[in-house]
Order: sequence, then structure tokens, then C-alpha cells
Amino acid sequence: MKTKIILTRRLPDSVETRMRELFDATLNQTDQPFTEKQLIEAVKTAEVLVPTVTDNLNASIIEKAGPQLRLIASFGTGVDHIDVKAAREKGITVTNTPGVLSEDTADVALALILAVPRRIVQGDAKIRSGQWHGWSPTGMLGHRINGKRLGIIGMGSIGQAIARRAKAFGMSIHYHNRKPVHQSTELELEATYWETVEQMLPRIDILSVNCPSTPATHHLLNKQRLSLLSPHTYLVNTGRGDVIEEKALIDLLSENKIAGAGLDVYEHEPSVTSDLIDLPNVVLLPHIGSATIEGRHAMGDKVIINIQTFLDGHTPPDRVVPAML
Ligand code: 8YV
Repeated sequence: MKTKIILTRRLPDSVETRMRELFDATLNQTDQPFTEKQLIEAVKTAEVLVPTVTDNLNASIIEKAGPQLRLIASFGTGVDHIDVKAAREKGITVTNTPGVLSEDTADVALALILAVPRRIVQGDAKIRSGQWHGWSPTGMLGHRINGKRLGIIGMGSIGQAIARRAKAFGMSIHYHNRKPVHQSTELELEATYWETVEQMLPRIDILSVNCPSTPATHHLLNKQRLSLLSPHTYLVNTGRGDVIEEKALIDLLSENKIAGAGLDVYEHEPSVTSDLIDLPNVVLLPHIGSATIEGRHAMGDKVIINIQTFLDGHTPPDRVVPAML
């Protein structure tokens, strides 16, 4: 008998095909995110559930899981959409797909770091709207990237991949993390560690948010901390929206108390407030940090390896335990 697996979203064809070969996999042909009712039905029937960031597997849903549900093999790195502690208490293992999307996410972070100070999107809009009437010495001036200080909050594999790229662009690297990275990494990146965000924020020119969303990092960048940024600072978020108090960020941007922002994630995704959309000094992307064909295949491979290893009776390679969060 094949194991019953439910996929909550459409995955690349090759991943779905392999899943059908290996398991009794129910696919989501419409790709519509599951409603709460569908999620409850899924945890009551699946032996393995494959959710994504768009499924809110909170304690009350996990509580309703039937005894057959043994593994939640999430397609993605962040697990803030899953109450991992509640799952553990119910004896359900949780896995994710770390590592394989770090380089892609770092590329998007760099794209935003370049796009906002150099006004790339504004420039494109100018041409398309017929408003460009030729080169001018004072036209479309932005700010130089080379020589600027980049502050990274969250120096995991994505933060480090951003730091490597940023260094090549001539930025100096500052970071805040729960603990300093290995000395060899710090040396390679010539990175400066700050024990507190408060120490780092006033000293940097560009801020990149790359920590996971956990109860400890929710609104880490609240009004008070954001106000420590200098008015010339740019902020880029490719991590999770709720690490920033979005309302406070919008206030700072509208009052020109910071220079601009590049966002790929939002506090109330998928809703993006018109207050952000109306601002001229922001570039907004639809959560595409890891959206490459290669990345999606690698994520699918990881999900399959996690499921198969688990079913073979071993600890899956990407098991998430509450202590890690
Ligand atoms: C993924 C992400 O596309 O993996 C993550 O944590 O934020 C995304 O880039 C998404 O999670 C897929 O579930």
C-alpha cells in the first residue's frame, strides 16, 4: 500500500510525477490555496501533508489531525505557518527545505539593494510613460552602492549569501545574529558583529532583513528600533513581513525619515496595503525570493527525500524541532 500524501498547492510537474510514482499523492490541480475546511479535512485523512507558506497550520488545526498524520513535509524553508510545538506534542514530525533557496533569495535581495538606491523601477516607469526626454546631468540621481555599510539581521545561509554578493559590490558587512558566525566566515566576509540591533541600526546605510519569523523576531523592527535608522538608510526585506512593524515603516517612509525600501514580503500577505503602494520610494515584489525553476525542483527533491527517509524509518534530514526556532 502506498502512503497517502496530500499536496496543498501545485508543484512542478516533475516533482508531482515523482510523488505519484512513489506515493498515493493527491494533487491540487486548481492551485487555489486550501481553505481552513480543506486543511482540516487534509489533516484528518493524509498520512503525510505537504503544505506551503500559504497554509496556516495553527495549533487548532493540528489539534484536529487524525492519528494517521505522521509527517508535515513543508515545501519551503520558513516554518512560521506551522505550529511546530503543537505538531510535536501530537507526535507529528515536521520537515522543511533549507539551503536550496539561499542563493536565489540572496539574488533578489541584491536586486532590491541595487534597484531602490539606483531608482531602477522608477527609470523603467519613466520610459514607459513617455516622460523621458533625454539624458541630463541632474536627472534620475540615486545613491552609490560602493563603499556603503550593509547591516544584515539574521546571518544564516541567506544572510551569508547576501554578504558575499554585497562584498563584491564594495559594501562593508555588518550583522546582528543570535550569535556570531564562525570565525572563518567572519574573516572571509570581513564582517562586523553587533550584539544588539540597537547598536547596529544607526551605523548602517542599507539594512537587509533575513531572520526567520518566530515569536522572538515578531516586530523585532518596531517603531522604536526603526527610528534608530538614519534618514539616508534603505531597508530591504526578503525574510518575513512580520519581522517589521509595517505601519511604522510606512510612517518613516512617508515622512522621509528613511530613504526607501525594497520589499518581497509583507506583514499581512498576500494583502499589500495601498499605503505602501502609494509610496514613490519603494520597490514591491510578490514574494519571489525563491521563485526559480531550479529552486522549486530542488525544494521538491528535498521534500521527497524527507518523506522517503521518514517512511524508511530514519530521521529525515531536514527535521524541524521547536528548539531550533
Ligand atoms: C517559499 C519562503 O517560496 O521558503 C520560504 O521560507 O519564503 C519562500 O521563498 C515558500 O515558503 C514556499 O512555501
